[in-house]
Amino acid sequence: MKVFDAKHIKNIVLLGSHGCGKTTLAETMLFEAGLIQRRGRVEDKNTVSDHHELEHERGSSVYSTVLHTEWRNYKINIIDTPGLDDLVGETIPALRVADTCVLLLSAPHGVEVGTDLVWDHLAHYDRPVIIGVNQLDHPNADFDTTVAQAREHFGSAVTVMQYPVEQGDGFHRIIDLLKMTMYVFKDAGGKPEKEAIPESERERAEALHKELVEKAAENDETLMEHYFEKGELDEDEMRQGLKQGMMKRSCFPVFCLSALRNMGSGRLMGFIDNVAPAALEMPAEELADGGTLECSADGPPVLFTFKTMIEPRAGHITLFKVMSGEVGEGQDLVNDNTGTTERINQLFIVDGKERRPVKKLVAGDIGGTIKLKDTATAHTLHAPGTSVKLRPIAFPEPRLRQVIKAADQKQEEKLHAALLEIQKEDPTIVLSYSRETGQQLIGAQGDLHLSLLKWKLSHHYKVDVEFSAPRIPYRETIRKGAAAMYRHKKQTGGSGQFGEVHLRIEPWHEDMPEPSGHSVRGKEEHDLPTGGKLVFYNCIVGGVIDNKFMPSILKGVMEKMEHGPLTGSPARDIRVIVHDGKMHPVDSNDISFKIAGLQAFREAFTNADPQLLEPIQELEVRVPADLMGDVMTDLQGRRSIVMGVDSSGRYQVIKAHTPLAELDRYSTSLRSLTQGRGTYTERFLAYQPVPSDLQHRLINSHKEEEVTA
Ligand SMILES: Nc1nc2c(ncn2[C@@H]2O[C@H](COP(=O)(O)OP(=O)(O)OP(=O)(O)O)[C@@H](O)[C@H]2O)c(=O)[nH]1
Ligand SMILES: [Mg+2]
Repeated sequence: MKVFDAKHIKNIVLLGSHGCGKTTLAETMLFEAGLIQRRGRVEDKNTVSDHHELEHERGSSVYSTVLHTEWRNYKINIIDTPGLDDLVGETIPALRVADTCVLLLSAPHGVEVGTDLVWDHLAHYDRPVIIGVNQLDHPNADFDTTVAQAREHFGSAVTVMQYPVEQGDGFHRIIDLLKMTMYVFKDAGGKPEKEAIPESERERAEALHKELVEKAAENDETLMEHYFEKGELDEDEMRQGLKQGMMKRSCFPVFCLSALRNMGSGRLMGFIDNVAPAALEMPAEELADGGTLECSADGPPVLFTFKTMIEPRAGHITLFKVMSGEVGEGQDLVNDNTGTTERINQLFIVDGKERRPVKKLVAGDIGGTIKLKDTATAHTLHAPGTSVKLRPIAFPEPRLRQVIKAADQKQEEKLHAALLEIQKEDPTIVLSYSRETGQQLIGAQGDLHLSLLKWKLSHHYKVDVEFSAPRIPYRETIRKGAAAMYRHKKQTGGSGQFGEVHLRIEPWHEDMPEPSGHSVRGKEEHDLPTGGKLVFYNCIVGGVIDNKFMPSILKGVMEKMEHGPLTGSPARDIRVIVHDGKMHPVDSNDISFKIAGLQAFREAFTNADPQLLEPIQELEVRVPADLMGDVMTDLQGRRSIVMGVDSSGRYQVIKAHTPLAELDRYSTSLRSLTQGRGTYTERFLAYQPVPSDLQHRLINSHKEEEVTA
């Protein structure tokens, strides 16, 4: 296997909406370069990328897949990504290690929802962008509209490098505005003939060429001078200017493609070779400690892991980018995230499911190894005795949370182990356990993401699961004061129990005055684990209850507050004043007073106008302006209070306060309301009283649950 030096390695990531042709283009790039003898098709389940069983089943990409092609002495590492937004956990690490993004647009559909969503992620990475308008052979292909939409969505940096002479079934000629030549493809595609630009296209080609020259010149003073002097730039000068424009993200060159007919991929690869930056030319990587790391072949060996795959036979496969120096087979490196020394037992490059052994990899290159002991995605490995750690990968927060349970309870442990494994492969699967509701929660990017998780669990780990809506963490409190007394008496022979507690409870709030009409002997303030306060007063006079029993009374009160009287939800913000009681010289003990305290509190609570509180979330819902009305109506139907609307570009951002109970699967509804264009973020804001009719319903359903439990 040939080893390329860092100057001749280009790393690209293929991005774009679902079905725009990324996997087909990757296949064509390998075929055009002669790395495969036959071009597979996604429908035939025989492409190099999309090699997983699940991808064959779905007919589209589920995982990001690394492949490579070699074009004119350059190695181009390609990372093909899934276009479905739920699978963004695959796209983001690829974005992180690629140097140039190739954003594919589908000529019949233009800029799609998926394109906008991936563009939002891309914008966080400041990477140079090449735009490929693919599927120009499609009967509904419309190059000009697609380019116009790209300008509207991505700005004036969108720069036409080529345009098709015809589109649809007859598509076979491309005018190249840098080389000012026309490429003519045979039906089978592949290497085109070069012909002069026909007279009929001359005027348009000249005008677009002029725009391109100016775009190139504007990035460099010397070039600008040359342009003013000569009124023209030669090809090398244009390449130089375009490269600078790409690095500054002021130029997104647009290429023409039909990946399916193998038309245009060679020219695209040539441009990637000659103009797209090599890893060496990219800005230094930011380190976790704020420092930077240059990508240099002479630097110390530093690897950054961006993908973990678990395969039945090979076990853990780790893919990484060499961020500096070089790595060889058998080398020991230290994982800066775990401190573990890892031996690079095997070293290989990847082409889909193929692993091709190599002896070494140099700075800028992408490769893999297996069976690392304690290394996960987004870890940094470096030479012993040094310390370097790259910034972690920012994975998106879950958009959907569900309870996950094994269909067969006996498999719960197996399920947990399987989920820990799957999380290593997919960090956007987030496990959490709600101590309060005792539920295992799974966070995911959407319904599709959950259904793929279910597939993996059943096919790879032989565990069937069920998802359900998480319980809402309600809270209970009181709106007025109430008093109660409770006598616990059990004196039926043997050791008896006796305890009588008189207490008063009141709603607690900050800075409230000490209780009047009682002499305070003791006061304890407790921040409750589930939020809010309990303030407990010992106002016993005359020793009617021995001080040693106060902690038991408190224990009883706290136990009842943990599972409140209304719906079993934690109670909060209450003060309890124990002001009287009775003891029995023999039968009074801790348990008696715990029970008396608990029951007296329960009784007082019921008479204190108890109130259920529900969690309110602060939402920011980002929707296209034309769909705001529907989204607003839907939000109002979810008991939301709209706090305001801001505009951000072509979107409106609605700020709303919405009960969590109204948000189960909201991301799914929002997507269907907005054809996938709407996104939202939520965070816990505060607890607020539940409307009385809902309170009644919740109390009744809790009672029913207790009866059936
Ligand atoms: N007509 C036409 N069809 C194409 C072209 N490129 C891809 N297709 C078809 O479009 C469909 C989707 O192609 P893929 O390569 O799977 O698209 P993708 O972008 O990888 O899709 P995801 O993996 O879901 O993100 C397949 O049926 C391809 O055969 C093209 O240039 N012209
Ligand atoms: Mg694909």
